[in-house]
This record gives sequence, C-alpha cells and structure tokens, in this order.
Amino acid sequence: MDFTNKGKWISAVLVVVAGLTLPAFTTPAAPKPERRDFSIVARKYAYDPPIIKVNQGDEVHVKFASRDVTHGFFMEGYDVEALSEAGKSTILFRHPSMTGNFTPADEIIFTADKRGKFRYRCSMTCGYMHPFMLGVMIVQPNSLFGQALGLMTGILLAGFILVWPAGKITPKAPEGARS
Ligand SMILES: [Cu+2]
Repeated sequence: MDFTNKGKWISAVLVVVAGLTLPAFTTPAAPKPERRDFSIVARKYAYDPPIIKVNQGDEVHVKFASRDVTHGFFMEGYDVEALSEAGKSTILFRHPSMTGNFTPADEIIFTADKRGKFRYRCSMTCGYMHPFMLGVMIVQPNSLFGQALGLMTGILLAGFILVWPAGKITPKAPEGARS
C-alpha cells in the first residue's frame, strides 16, 4: 500500500542518514590531531617495528634508539632526520632542508600532514646491507574510512528495509478469515 511504502522509504532514508552521521560521534573529526607515540629500535639492518600506521593530522612522536652501531632515521617526504648512537638515550635531530645542523633531542616529532606511504631509511652508512635498511609509515585518511563504513552499513540496512516483504508480516486477511 502507498502508506507502508512511504514509511519504508522514510525509514530507509533515516537509516542512511544515521549511518553517515554516526561515525562523527565514534571517530575523531578529521582536523583533530591525536598524539601517537612509537618506539623504533634500529639494528643492522632493520627497524623494529618495520611498519607504523598513523592517521593524517596526527602528531607523531618517535623514540628512536640503536642497538648496535650508529644508525640514522630519515623519513621520506617529511624533512625529518635523526641519528642514534648505541647506548645513548638522546638522539641527534635535524630538518635536512632547513638548517643542516643536528641538535640533541629526546625524540623525533613531526605532524603527519600528508597522506600516503612514506619510507624511513637509514641515513648513516652502517654496513654492507645499509641501503636496504628500510621501514614504512602509512598515513591513513582520518575520518573518510569511518564515514565510508557508516554509509555502507546504512545502504545495506536500507536495502533490507525496502526489500523486506511487509505484506507477509502483517496479515492482510480479515480477522475472521483465519480458522
Ligand atoms: Cu645504515
């Protein structure tokens, strides 16, 4: 009937809208930065962990330490470089394009404002496998994923509501017709 169809459409639209707006309450809004702490240990010829994941806009803090010889940490695309001498808790840090001078620091700090995959690699020749000393930072879009997920759930639920055979749930026959 016309009325039930209208009701179905309204509830379908409401479900889609709910799906779209729900992530706004469950996940942080895109511009809201979050502090992310990592501890990366360097050794011949690898980083532990080899992969770090952050959201776009996050403020990334990396405690960087070497386990054997002096290793470097250069983050592609972020103008960030650090050196760590084994056994030392402080690192040497610089923005290669800006000053060129290393200054002592406790940790590597930068804002992950660019989306994508960025390699971090050793910038201090540390042995024959040095060119292969690599890690990857993945910067994910902040809120788009949550919104896409919400939209998908909303559309799926709306589809169920629309397809659901309402006529079979509410008996159309008059009361007396049932025996
Ligand atoms: Cu190296």
